[in-house]
Amino acid sequence: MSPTDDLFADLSPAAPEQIAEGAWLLRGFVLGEAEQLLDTIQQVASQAPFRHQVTPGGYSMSAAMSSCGDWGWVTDRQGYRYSAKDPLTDQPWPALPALLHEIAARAATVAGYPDFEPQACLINRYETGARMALHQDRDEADFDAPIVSLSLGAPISFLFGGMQRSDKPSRWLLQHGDAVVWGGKSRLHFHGVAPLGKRAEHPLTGAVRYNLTFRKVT
Ligand code: MD6
Ligand code: FE
Repeated sequence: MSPTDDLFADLSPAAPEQIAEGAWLLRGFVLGEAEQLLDTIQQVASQAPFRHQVTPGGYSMSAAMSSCGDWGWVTDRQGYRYSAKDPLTDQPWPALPALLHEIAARAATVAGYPDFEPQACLINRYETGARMALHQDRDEADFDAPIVSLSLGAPISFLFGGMQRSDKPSRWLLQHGDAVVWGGKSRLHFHGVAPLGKRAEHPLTGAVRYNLTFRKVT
């Protein structure tokens, strides 16, 4: 312990926490850029509005979604897939903002995935009670590439399971500014989020949580 250690303690980023093999939680990783990220989300949503998509089974998803980048993730009665166009506007998705590309690549590098090239950024908006049931991310062509996830706004419980839907998940509180990077051995593990709590809020967003996930699609 040097005399200056405590002066710098609050400025140094938290050490990455391993949540499973190949999966890392980077607490506070985007705290410094959080307000810029929230502005960017609003800009994207002005061109590609948030919408509640329908699953192949006919249920409306409780999280509202938008996308930017070369590909957006869509679901309807026909199935889950990536699309180069927004089905709502029939226009290409808004381009991936440089700030988002840079942050996603930097988070991946810190977690040990130095060559990550994000092609899609899916934006999820959770309001009170919205959730994401346990699922695998398997609509991408390349499971060698990781996924980078950024959390903004109200906190939520993230559930991280195993290769079987029935594997008991571990729970991680994802807070404003946190990043999760996920690949390697756990790339196809089941995961989801618990319903956004009635009292969950953040000064910048109120009772709303945003999640950005970046993927290599092709
Ligand atoms: C969410 N996240 O945090 C939902 N998928 O709102 C995901 O489904 C997810 O955070 C793959 C990798 C990271 C994630
Ligand atoms: Fe997922």
